[in-house]
Amino acid sequence: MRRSPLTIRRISARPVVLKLKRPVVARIATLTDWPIILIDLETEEGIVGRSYLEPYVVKSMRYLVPALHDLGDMLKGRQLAPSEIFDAARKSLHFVGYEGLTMIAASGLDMAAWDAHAKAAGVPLCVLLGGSVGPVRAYNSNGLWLKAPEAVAEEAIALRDEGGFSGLKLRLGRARLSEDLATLDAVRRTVGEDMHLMIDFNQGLNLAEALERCHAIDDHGLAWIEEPIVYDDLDGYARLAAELKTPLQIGENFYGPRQMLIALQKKASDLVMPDFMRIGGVTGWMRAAALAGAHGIPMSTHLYPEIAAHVMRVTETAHWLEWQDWANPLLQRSYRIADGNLHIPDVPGVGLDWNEDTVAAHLVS
Ligand code: SMN
Ligand code: MG
Repeated sequence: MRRSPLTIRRISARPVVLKLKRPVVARIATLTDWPIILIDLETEEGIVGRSYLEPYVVKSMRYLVPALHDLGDMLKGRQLAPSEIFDAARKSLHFVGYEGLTMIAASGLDMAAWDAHAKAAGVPLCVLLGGSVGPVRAYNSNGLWLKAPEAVAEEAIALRDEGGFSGLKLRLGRARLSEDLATLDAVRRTVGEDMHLMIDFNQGLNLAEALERCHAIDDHGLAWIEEPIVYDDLDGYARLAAELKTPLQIGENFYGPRQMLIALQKKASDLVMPDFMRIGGVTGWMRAAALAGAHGIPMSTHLYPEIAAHVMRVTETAHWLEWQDWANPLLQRSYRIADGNLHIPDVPGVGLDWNEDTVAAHLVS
């Protein structure tokens, strides 16, 4: 059998900070700046694998960038076999722990490795994974943070019209329940009954508050209720999932497929939505997708819409892709959104190329 023709030469990781068009205003934090690490995985054969990481906290890039460069030094000269590279990267930091920055760095490397691998094969990543190029149903998650009800309702229309979306994500968790209810009503009146509304509390409630607030919105015909309580309280989630009619959604804080398996075993959620920098890039996603498929649990994506679109084409229980365009200014070509679907470009790899002018203008040291 023919072996992968690629050999790793070098990893370049560049930290960039963009201003958010619509700042994140959640119960647990406000973010006006959005950190992005651009990863270029260079090979001896001239093919470059590209990916990016969005680690939320600007200063975390000061630890992640050296970690990525270190992994590049360690892997120099190795054959670029994504699954093996991912496991080697994690194992090299095993004594530090498999979670946190270890997993984030390994995931960024993994996504770039899969991009290079698909480019070497001359096919889009979804094709390399056994699927085909086609549309992926998406909801718009670009805004609807904790602002006044009328402002949120107005923004909902703008977000719907950014791509003919049939689903929108609305954040709740204001100081008073009545304010959350007023916002939900204002948005529902504006967008109509047919719009799928996803609710995200961003871990802002304690269990008692969550029981009260989730019951109060349980008859609103919502697509899901996401992360009402702190992400690692799986017993609390199991209680909420048992009590609520609305599907409960968690997953953006699963570090690796095993944490998802534990959540499924505990019946902590009806739906899952792993994040690519935490689940383990493409390799971790495929391992997790097998678990979700075997459990019959619908699986949605978190951030990273470009890589998400490819893997959703081969995910047995694919549910919704989260559309966020926050990395778009850094891309030469952003993915096309039409009729509420994300359309994968028919090019080898993932289809990420950097707009070097924007990169240069936002590079940080
Ligand atoms: C989220 C995304 C990006 C920044 C903060 C919070 C959110 C989501 O949890 O699910 O989109
Ligand atoms: Mg969320």
